[in-house]
Amino acid sequence: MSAAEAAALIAPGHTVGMSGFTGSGHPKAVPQALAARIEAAHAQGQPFQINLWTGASTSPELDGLLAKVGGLRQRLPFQSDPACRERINGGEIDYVDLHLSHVAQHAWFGFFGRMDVAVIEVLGILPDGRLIPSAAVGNNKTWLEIADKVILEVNGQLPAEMEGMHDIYYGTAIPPRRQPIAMTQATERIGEPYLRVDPAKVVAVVETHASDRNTPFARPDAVSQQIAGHIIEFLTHEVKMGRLPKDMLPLQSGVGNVANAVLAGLLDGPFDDLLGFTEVLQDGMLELLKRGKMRAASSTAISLSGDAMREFTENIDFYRERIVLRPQEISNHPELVRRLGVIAMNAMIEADIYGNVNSTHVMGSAMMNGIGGSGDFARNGYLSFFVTPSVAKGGAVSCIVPMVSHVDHTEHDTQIIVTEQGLADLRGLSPRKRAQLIIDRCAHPEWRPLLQDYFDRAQRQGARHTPHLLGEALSWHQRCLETGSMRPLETVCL
Ligand code: 0RQ
Repeated sequence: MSAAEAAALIAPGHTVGMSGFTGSGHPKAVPQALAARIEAAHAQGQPFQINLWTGASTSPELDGLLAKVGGLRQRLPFQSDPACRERINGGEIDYVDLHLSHVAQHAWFGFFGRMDVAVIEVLGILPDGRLIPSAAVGNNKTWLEIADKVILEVNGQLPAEMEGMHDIYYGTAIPPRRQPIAMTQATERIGEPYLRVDPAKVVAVVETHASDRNTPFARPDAVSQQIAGHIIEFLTHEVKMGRLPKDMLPLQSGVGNVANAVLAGLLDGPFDDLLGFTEVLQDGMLELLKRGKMRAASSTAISLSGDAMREFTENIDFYRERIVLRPQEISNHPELVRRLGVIAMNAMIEADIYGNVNSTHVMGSAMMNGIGGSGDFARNGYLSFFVTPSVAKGGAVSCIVPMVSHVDHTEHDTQIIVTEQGLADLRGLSPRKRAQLIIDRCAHPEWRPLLQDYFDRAQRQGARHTPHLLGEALSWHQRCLETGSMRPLETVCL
């Protein structure tokens, strides 16, 4: 049926599970038709909002449009859209920011309530009713299972040869019936290539031919390259010390410029035969596969620029052999991340001198994107890096602060903090040792004396285990909110 007819099956107040993970695999037509329907209802004074659950972020045509027309009441578990963000921070959308590995199981446990409709993009439908997944698996398996009704969008734009790339694991159960997940290699197949759905639940099938978000890939800038250089030097040292095998351990890489720069750095690095065990496969990892530096990769989504998507499509036979796409409850599973010994690399907004990390909130209150999968990998990885430029907002903000204004990853979960200034290896260090190392290695030279002064005075006031001046700990953020800069007022006046 048409997208408009399918969207008419979604009612005000419905909880809708859509496919989509970091700009790929989301439905393209039904959300837009739904937004038009919501707008028309609002024009007639009729309230119309839905609760929207996905795998992760989607696109301007999904999150952006539904937010703009005021169609979202609740949103989970991750987004990165400016319009959606604005309404979350305006208090209009109830945003539930979750570890991505938690989403499917919490839905199964019934923690979030019932799901009325699932809208899932697929590559195709087999004669027996099984579904060929598209470029992102995300939470699709779970949404298809728990939703009362299912709308399928069959996207003819993706290469048909992707059939067979996916590995859908149907072995998860609810405690106390859970069994170990029998995977010991990053790209081992433990499931089947197709998604299952009860045909009786399928109320609509819509055809589309639209592409994924295909965000352009920015060439790594100087700061990203410096950060990448520190990480590669550190990994080389770890191999030399016998703490890492020569072909390393499976790599997880977050999204964005720095993550891609690290992967680009690995292209010329001394490591071969690499493996990926990640949640989103971007241009950097595709290039490693293409150049033979990486043997194979496991992910839940392929999220590529237009150029990289062309490369992927033209050489699909090569990539189909080397990429496995899984549900996000598997790609991000703590049991697997820990067993495989994943090396996790994620970006952050700020870290404090003790190594607590804020990945989500600007100045303590304003949501940026969400925690995503960073916590799944950081807490359970063999090694965990958190990276950021040392300053933000043209230098007015230090990304190393006395105390983070929001905590996503506690000092117990963080191991290695990296900025363009340097790398602080916090493993095995007590808080005061961590603080000195982070100040010396990671802080920007402009902010280093101010952090040292804070730390020295905190220690003089009766050291204790983790010295802080509580009345001052968040004063940098407060000053920034008042003046637009963390700089002390006398510095600003000068
Ligand atoms: O703001 O766009 O207004 O200029 O934050 O910062 O430096 O461009 O960095 O795009 O790599 O994003 C942590 C947000 C970093 C991201 C975060 C401002 C800065 C800019 C973005 P502007 P950059 P990135 C895998 C793993 C959590 C989820 C995750 C993220 C904007 O990496 O969402 O890791 N991570 N998922 O100016 C005030 C500071 C700031 C600051 C940066 N200290 N104070 N503003 N900014 N530092 C993927 C998934 O899970 C799906």
